[in-house]
Amino acid sequence: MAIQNVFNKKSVPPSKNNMSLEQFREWLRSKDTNGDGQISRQELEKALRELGIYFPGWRARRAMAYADINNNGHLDGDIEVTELLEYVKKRWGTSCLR
Ligand SMILES: [Ca+2]
Repeated sequence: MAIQNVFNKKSVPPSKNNMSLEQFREWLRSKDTNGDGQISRQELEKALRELGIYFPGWRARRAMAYADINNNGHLDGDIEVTELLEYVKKRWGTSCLR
C-alpha cells in the first residue's frame, strides 16, 4: 500500500498535452486578427509572442514551412490546420497554447 501511494503521487495528471483539433481550430480562429479566415505567418508569430514563447518569429517560420502545404504563405483549409496541430504537438506541446 505504502509503495502504491508513492507511485500515485508521482503519476502525471491526465494529459494536458492533448488538445483536440476542434479546440486548436478555435484557438487559431481567435488569432486571425484581420478576419480573412486564414492564418498568416505574422499572425502566428504574434500569437506565439503573446504566449511568451521564445523565438516566436523563428518558430512561426518553421511551423509555416511545415504546415503550409500549398505554399501560399497562409494556413488555410483543414489539411494545413491538421498539419500545424501535428507539428505543434510534436515540437511545442499543446499545453503551452492554453
Ligand atoms: Ca496554405
